[in-house]
Amino acid sequence: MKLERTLVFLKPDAFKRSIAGEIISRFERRGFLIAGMKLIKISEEFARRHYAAHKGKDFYEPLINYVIRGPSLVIVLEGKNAVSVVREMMGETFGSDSAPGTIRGDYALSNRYNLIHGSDSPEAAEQEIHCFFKPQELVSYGKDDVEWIYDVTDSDIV
Ligand code: IDP
Ligand code: MG
Repeated sequence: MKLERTLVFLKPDAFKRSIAGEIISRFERRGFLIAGMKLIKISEEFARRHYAAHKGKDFYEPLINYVIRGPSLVIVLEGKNAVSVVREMMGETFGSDSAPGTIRGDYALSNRYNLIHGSDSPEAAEQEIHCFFKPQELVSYGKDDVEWIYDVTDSDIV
């Protein structure tokens, strides 16, 4: 079984506001499988590398301070079109621009404190998963685990 994987981390505001569980529930209810999960404090070194594309922008330093301010919950989600579906479930970058029904649209207003990171391409997902998890730390699932989420009676997962 080969479903797409993506990496999300719930940023410190999700944890400090005690809505981490609610956010995880949304992904579970959608049908995503959790292939890996760990609570960590993101290091400054990792944060600077992860957000290197924003280096030099006025929000770069405050962004680094934000993501290292408290614990983050790092999760590997597995499912059909995981990268794009999760990005859609997250909403827009700015909470106040995000549609109701999305995570940011239901729980965030800030441009910065927007609760969640999600990989923005399958290539980024692979690289980010590798940063946080060793292969043996990820759980593999079979067709039995998703037989009421997808139609697996054929050779394809539909
Ligand atoms: P994304 O998280 O929606 O992919 P990115 O453009 O990758 O958004 O930006 C990374 C993070 O930097 C955002 O999630 C947000 O926390 C912060 N950020 C982005 N743009 C701004 C801004 O204009 N002001 C303040 N913070 C920002
Ligand atoms: Mg991004």
